[in-house]
Amino acid sequence: MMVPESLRDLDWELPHTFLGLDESASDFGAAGVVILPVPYESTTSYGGGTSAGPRAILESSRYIELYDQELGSEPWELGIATLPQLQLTGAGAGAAMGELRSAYDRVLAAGPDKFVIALGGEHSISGPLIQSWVDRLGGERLTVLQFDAHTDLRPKYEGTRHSHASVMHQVHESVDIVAVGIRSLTSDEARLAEGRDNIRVFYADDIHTGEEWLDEVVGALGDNVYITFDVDCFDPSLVPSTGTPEPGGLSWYPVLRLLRRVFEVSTVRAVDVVELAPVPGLHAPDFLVAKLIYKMIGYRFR
Ligand SMILES: [Mn+2]
Repeated sequence: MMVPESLRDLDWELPHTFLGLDESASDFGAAGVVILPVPYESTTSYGGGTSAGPRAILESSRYIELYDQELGSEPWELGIATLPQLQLTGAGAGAAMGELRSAYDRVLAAGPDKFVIALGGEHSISGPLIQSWVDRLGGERLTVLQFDAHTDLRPKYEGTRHSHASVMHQVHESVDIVAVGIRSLTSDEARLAEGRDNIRVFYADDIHTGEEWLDEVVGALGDNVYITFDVDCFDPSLVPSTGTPEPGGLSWYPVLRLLRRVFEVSTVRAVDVVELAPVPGLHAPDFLVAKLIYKMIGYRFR
């Protein structure tokens, strides 16, 4: 609610918006950035809890320092609007993904020049969002830069093609995929990736032992990039709060170094950040994910 003018000087808690921004800094019309929380969870196969991800990200974001020391700037000044959580139907994954697609299209239409960051929720939400950008760009090619422990290239998983484990298979014929941090996949997925020119996989062990990967990732990107960031890309020592924590993941600074370069060389059209499954009492991973999002906003508008 709007606090009456006569009560403004009392010591109220920060609003439950990204960074705790007040009404003027989070006004949709004026904002350069829009946060779209999508707490959708239906096909989780191991640890659950991603439906609580967006709220945990927003909550912890309120404690982030607004000044970005690396960039020497205050990226929040662009204005960051936080939409309410988008509820999707329980009438099956196919219907829910259709609903998400039309809601996302309407958000993009309401703010055509805004940088939209969707917060999951499970990874399946990325399918309709990526497809939306493929359609918007017409003939222009889209590169999906996927941060993930898993390739998610299964045609189907547990009976549905709308699974979190199939999300990249859904779009692999219409986009170029550059996957970073991968360390868990099936032999079929490995064969599919190797057999296609439009899929590049950067395995976590190569990233840990080599230096060239960063230039190679950047070199593999096209002009238009969509970033889908599954937080299980990070090592579980940093982010244990995820459905399928795989050992040997990426650490904070290599990810930031790559992101900074990506935002320099390509136009990043939109972002989603998925698969945070908050553990009660363990707030470091929630904070890390919130700060990752703030870093991307800073890089985008540098
Ligand atoms: Mn994953």
